[in-house]
Amino acid sequence: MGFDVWSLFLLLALSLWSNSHALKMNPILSRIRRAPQAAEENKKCSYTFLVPEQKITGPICAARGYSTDKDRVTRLDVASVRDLLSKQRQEMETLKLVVDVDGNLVNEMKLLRKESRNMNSRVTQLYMQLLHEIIRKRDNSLELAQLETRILNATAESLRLTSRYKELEAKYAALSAIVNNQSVLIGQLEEHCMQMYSRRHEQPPIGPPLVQVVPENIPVSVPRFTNEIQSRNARGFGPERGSRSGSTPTSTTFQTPPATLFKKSPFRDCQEAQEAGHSTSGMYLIKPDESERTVQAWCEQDIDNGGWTVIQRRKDGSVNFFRNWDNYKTGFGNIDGEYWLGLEAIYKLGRQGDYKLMVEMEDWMDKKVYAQYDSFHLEPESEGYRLRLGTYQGNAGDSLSSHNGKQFTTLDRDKDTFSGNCAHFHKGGWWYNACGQANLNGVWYTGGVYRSKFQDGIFWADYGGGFYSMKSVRMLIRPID
Ligand SMILES: [Ca+2]
Repeated sequence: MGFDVWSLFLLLALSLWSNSHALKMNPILSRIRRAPQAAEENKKCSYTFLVPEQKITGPICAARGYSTDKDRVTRLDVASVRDLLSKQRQEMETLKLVVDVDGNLVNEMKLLRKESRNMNSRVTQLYMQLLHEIIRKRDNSLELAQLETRILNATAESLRLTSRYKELEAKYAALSAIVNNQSVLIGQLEEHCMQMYSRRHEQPPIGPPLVQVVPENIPVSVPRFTNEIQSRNARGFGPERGSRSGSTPTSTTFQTPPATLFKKSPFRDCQEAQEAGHSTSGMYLIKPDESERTVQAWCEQDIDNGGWTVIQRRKDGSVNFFRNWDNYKTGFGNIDGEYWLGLEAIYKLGRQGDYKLMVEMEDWMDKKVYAQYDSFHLEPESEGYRLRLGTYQGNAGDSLSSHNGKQFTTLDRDKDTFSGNCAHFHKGGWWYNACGQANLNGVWYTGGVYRSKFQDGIFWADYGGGFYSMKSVRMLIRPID
């Protein structure tokens, strides 16, 4: 449209110029042409007509009467020129208006383009925002899916636990029912026992008086009432394992080590073995002078100049000491562990000469104490292997002198001065009085202080009292120097 307007404008301008030029040129041509004519006419009338070389703006002076109608500028011509000029002016005005309108349109177009660019960038920005939102929502949906999965898993786990809990509840209910039934049964049995007991009209056995506790000698760091019978934990000893209520053995149960472990030829005691050059502690074969049989014994050659024959040893509860007379007479146990040499052998040893006795003890704080008696021997079996002791010396306290002159008592042979059998209460065999200050053949407890109705531990009353069981004990004899 702009091109058309401009071309139209150009054409109009050209035509205007050509007309005006023609107008400018016409007077000159007419003057040149009119010059010969004027020479002719000067004969009649002479005047000069000057045509200004400028745009005709005012009235044009026309010669009257002398020019031909053909050459004269008529009023009509002027009017037509004026009319033409007027039209051209109007067209110019129109064109000016058109140009103004076009300019406004161009500005408007520029504004619109600018606005369009702004809109484009805004749209791009919004598009990016939308994209970002979409991505974010997709991520959120992924997270939601994961969360849903986890919730589902947790729900399944909780359901599983609930069912497990219900199963356990059912089991608990069943066990409770069993316990209730057993409680009823126990009640019935107790009632039955009471009836049986009342029928017999018997009094329950009365235990011996408890040995007085000597608190100042109890190792204080040992926790009270934590003891258990060690023999329950001891392994590999089979029937030799000790127990509070172990069955009564019926035969001698010496465990015989291989013969090669013993030193050659039986000796009358360990001192003789030492004098024969056997200066190492270990297992030896002993045959006292009057004895008909050879016995196994442990010889202690390392303490107090050696030559000590071990007649009793406790160290780990591996051997049951709650035994009958025959067992205590012939001996039992393991020579390299816990054992009892045998009353007959001890008696025969004492027959050979003057012997002394040493009792070695170790508490649960690993403190070692001893009690020594400057003479020791037993009377024969016909006298119940009565104990004969000399004078005490040592740091453990004298808990054996009260047993001096007493016969030996076992669970099946009551030779003590108590109304009942002390062996039943003290769970061992000993030269019980009524019943005793020492019980080295009692039950081996761990931890020292033990809990029991009767004092049946390995106690030495003057060291620890009746409720402190020693960790290890040895009774050794050797000839007096
Ligand atoms: Ca008695």
